Amino acid sequence: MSRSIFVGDREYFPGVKSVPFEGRESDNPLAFKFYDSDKVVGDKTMEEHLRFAVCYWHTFCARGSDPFGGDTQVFAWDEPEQPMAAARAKMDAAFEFFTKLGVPYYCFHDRDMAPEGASVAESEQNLATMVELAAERQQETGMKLLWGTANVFSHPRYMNGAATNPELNVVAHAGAQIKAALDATVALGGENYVFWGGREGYVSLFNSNTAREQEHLARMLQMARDYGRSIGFSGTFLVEPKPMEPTKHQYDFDAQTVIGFLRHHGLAGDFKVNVEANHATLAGHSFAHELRMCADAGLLGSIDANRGDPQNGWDTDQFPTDLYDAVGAMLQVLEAGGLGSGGLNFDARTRRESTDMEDIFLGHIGGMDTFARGLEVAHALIEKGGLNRSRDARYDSFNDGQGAQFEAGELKLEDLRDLAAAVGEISPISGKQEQVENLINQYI
Ligand code: XUL
Ligand code: CO
Repeated sequence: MSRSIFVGDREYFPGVKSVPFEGRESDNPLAFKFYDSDKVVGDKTMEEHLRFAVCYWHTFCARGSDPFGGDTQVFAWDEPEQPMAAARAKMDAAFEFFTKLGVPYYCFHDRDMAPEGASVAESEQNLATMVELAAERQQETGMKLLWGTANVFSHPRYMNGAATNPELNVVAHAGAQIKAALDATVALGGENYVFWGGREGYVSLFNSNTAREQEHLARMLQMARDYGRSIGFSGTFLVEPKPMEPTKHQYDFDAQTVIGFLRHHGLAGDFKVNVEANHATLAGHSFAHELRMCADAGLLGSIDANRGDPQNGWDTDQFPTDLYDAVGAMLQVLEAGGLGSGGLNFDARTRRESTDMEDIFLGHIGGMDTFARGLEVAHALIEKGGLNRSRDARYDSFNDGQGAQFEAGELKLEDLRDLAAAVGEISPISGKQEQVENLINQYI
């Protein structure tokens, strides 16, 4: 892919010209050790398998603040005083970063890209103006949009929820934002559209009609689907589960909850799941578990790649560097047949204490290398290690005879009784978990 050095009038990352692949012997921190975009793994290149995306919000909007202290990170693109001028500068910086890093995709919320105006119409106009510039930048650089979304959780009007707000007028504002964000996503050729229900949950059962709120959430998703399809959106709608934070309980708690919700409301044909690693661990699951549940349901849509910290209970959104986790994730992705129109979006931010501009590159380089290695190890485990063959062999007794009849629903409970009586006591077959775990480490 041809990539321009930087776009716009000003270079925001002069210290980095591009990020080359140099291999694991390299001591250059600003080079890839494992991610070699054109390297073929199985039937696809690394770039095609991994479909990396940079997120606009953490990377260009978050400035290191936490609940106990203000911004620590100073960005030159925030210098213009006028909000729209600052939005243009931020977009130049963003496209410069994307192209220098060498990712094919990016993701954004409406409010990351364009400031909120004094009215619905002004907000729509601001976004439309920035979308025009983004379309030009995509044209110049070859960048593509993995997904767009609406931020219907930050503004104080959404403190009681967006689609699940008890007041119709707030629900209407959420609808207006989702409509404009869908327009923007379609205008930029977005391959997916995401719903993360940040405040779509409750803080107190005493003041919430949870049944009504969940119906309202389904209604909003149906309206968005119908509008999206009516304006030519042919991509995938995605719901991103998270169990809590900022609400005490979020209705999209985890993958299995979302899968049940989508099926119950007739949405599963248009919607899939966007699994975030840190949201999985917040729900008490592993990243791989969430991916597996989606793959089993045929609803694995896309991934927000990051990690939490085992010592913290919250959403730390760190860059993913845990190879064991990445292998576990890529095993699920490969077995599901790939990510389809989804990708690996780094919903991750550098630490509050990481204040050099190059740190943003270093975080992404680490994440990309981790998943590139994870891909290679997972591929080898399946192809050479026979990992899935040994798992599948455990179920051989269902492949024919009465096992196949059981799976087909052709046996009755009485038939199971007669089979048990005929075979007598059985000697259990070892699950061989230790052998499988040793195999994983052998390939890592
Ligand atoms: C928040 C989160 C969001 C979504 C998009 O935890 O993950 O950034 O990915 O709204
Ligand atoms: Co996310």
